[in-house]
Amino acid sequence: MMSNIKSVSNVARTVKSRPFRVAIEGNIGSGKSTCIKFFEKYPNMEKHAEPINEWRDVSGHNLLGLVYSDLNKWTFPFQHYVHLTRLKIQTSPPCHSKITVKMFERSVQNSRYCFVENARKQGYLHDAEYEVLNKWYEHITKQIDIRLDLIVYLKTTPEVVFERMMKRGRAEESEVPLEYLQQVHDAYENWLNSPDVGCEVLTIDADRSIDVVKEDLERYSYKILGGNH
Ligand code: DGT
Repeated sequence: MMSNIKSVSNVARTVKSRPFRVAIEGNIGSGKSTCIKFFEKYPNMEKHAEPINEWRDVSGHNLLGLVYSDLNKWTFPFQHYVHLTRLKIQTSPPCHSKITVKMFERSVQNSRYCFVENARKQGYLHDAEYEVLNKWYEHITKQIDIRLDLIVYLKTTPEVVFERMMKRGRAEESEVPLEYLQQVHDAYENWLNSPDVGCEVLTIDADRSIDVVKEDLERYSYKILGGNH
C-alpha cells in the first residue's frame, strides 16, 4: 500500500494560538473535494474548498478559463490571484472559538512550489515574472505565519486523473491534455519530496476507489485532526 507518513526534521509544530492547519493536496481530479466533505462530521474543524468560483469571476473575468486558453499569457496574473485567495483562506481567523483544526484544498505553498515551479520549467512564466511572484512569496512568509502542520497528499497516476477529469467535464478543463496532468504530477512529486515542504506529509493512494480512500482517512483521522479529537 502506498499510504505512509513522512516526517521532516524541522517541523514547525502547532502554534497554540491558531488552529492546526491541514492542506489537502493532489492533482486535478484526485478527490480533494470529496476528502474535505468526509470531515464534515467534525464540528471543531473549519473546511475550505478551493476558491474556484472566485477565480471564475474576477469582476466579470473568468481567470481560470483564461489561463487554460493561453498558459503563456495568463499564468502570471492567475498565480497572483491564486496566491491572494489562498492566503486569505489560510490565514483568516477561525470562524468560532471552538475551531481546533483548519482544513483547506491546496495551499499558498502549493501555488509557489508546485504550479509556479512547473510554470517556470515549462516556459509559461518569464524569468522576470517568476522572480516577481517569488519576491511576493518571500515577503509574505517573513511577515505572516502561513505554515502548514500537515499535508494530506492524494497521490494518483496522471492517466487515472485524466480519465476522471474528462468524465467530470468542467468547461475550462475540456482542452487540458494528459501531458499537463503529468507535469502537475511531477511538480507535486518534486515539491513533496524536497526540504521546501516543511511539515509532515501523509500520502494516500488515491488511484483506488473513493470508498477505500475514505477508509484510510478514517484510519488516519486522529493524525489529520492534529490529535485534537
Ligand atoms: P478534486 O476534488 O481533487 O477533483 O479537485 P477539484 O476539481 O475540486 O479541484 P482541482 O484540483 O481540479 O482544481 C481546480 C482547477 O484549478 C483545476 O483546473 C486546476 C486549477 N488550479 C488550482 N490551483 C492552481 C494553480 O495554482 N495554478 C494553476 N495553473 N491552476 C490551478
